[in-house]
Amino acid sequence: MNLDSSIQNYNNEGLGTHQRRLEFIKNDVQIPSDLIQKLKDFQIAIPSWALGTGGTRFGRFSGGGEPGTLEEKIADVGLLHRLNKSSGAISLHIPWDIPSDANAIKKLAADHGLAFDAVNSNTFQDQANQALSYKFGSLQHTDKSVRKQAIDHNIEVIKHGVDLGSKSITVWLSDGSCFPGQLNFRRAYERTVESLKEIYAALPSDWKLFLEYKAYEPNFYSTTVGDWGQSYSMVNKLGDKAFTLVDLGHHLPNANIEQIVSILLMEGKLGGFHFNDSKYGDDDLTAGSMKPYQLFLIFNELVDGMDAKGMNHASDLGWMIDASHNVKDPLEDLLQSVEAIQIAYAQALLVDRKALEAAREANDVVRCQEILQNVFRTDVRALVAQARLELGGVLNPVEFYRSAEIRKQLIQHRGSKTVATGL
Ligand code: RM4
Ligand code: MN
Ligand code: MN
Repeated sequence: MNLDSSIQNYNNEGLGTHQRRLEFIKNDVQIPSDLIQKLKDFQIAIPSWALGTGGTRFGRFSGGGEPGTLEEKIADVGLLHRLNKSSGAISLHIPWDIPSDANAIKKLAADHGLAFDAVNSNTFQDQANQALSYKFGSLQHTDKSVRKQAIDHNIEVIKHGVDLGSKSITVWLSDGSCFPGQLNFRRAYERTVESLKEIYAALPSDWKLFLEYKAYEPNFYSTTVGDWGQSYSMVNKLGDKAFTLVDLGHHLPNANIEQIVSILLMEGKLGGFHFNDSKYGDDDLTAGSMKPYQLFLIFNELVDGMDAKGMNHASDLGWMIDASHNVKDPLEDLLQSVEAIQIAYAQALLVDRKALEAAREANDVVRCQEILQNVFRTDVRALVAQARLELGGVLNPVEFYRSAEIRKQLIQHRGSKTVATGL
């Protein structure tokens, strides 16, 4: 049986239950008339580096049927999108995934209904036959020729992106230092800004540059773009097309990420997201698996802040997943992440903002908490499923993926010992 007809059969079987759940929430909660459409418009890009089983520095336990080529990675994202209709873009990491024939790759992606989201540069590893090493940094390096090599790489990545129709580049630097005294902080900062300016100068007029920050790892004493303040001050020096990117796993423990998001958005310098979840550090776990309330609070600020500026939720920020899967089937994990993000977004759309503002103005702390937590405790999964259904997707993607034995088919097709490039 082909995929389309098995999806049809599966949806038909689940339709009664789904409709009952949908009626329940419709009777229970005041649903904004445009909520389903907003959910339908909201697409979350899948990282090309997260389609295989990731590893840690202690080992890697690869699963079977992993994509061995960029073409297979696109097929995997196409499959995710076929199931959830909300993963309509792929974000490439260069040089892990360099298209040999950009037009052919672009066409293949389009056949799957996929666009190319931000391209990502990599100056945190040395590649085979690379002339100079990034051991002591890239854009911050003491040696001008290393900085130049890193700048040239970023410009190369932009070119690949242009060929594919991407509109943004994400720069994440591991630059920093491992020991006190190793680095002149001011010089490292200035060199980084100077290098970024050269990359920025190569940006096409309709492109954005996202500068991602991270508190620590792989450097353990200082990171040159270590927090949102450092990123923010740098992107301000670059210009209107430069923004800060928030990766949820890149903060020191207990950071108030929703407040960071709110302020960056207000300042017009929030560019986009790398969604994941964590308990300790940059754990790169499934979005919403550890701190779903935090994810909701972030979306609450996003909806509030974007509406205040009249922004388009779907297209004015970059929505990307950045995750790694050590013990799960990567495709199941990505389906779970997308669903968790949609749930948080749907809940944020349900918040009664007038009532919340009134309660805030009256310093009614209890009422403020009630408003947010009532929404957070509302089961909105039927709304998310309804949006998916209207787009022709699957009622429950993970359940369908399992019942259709998709991983088994991928293993039959690609073999049980395949290792994807990426994390
Ligand atoms: C970093 C950061 C970047 C990602 C690399 C692989 O921690 O999150 O976004 O490209 O990992
Ligand atoms: Mn990231
Ligand atoms: Mn990370």
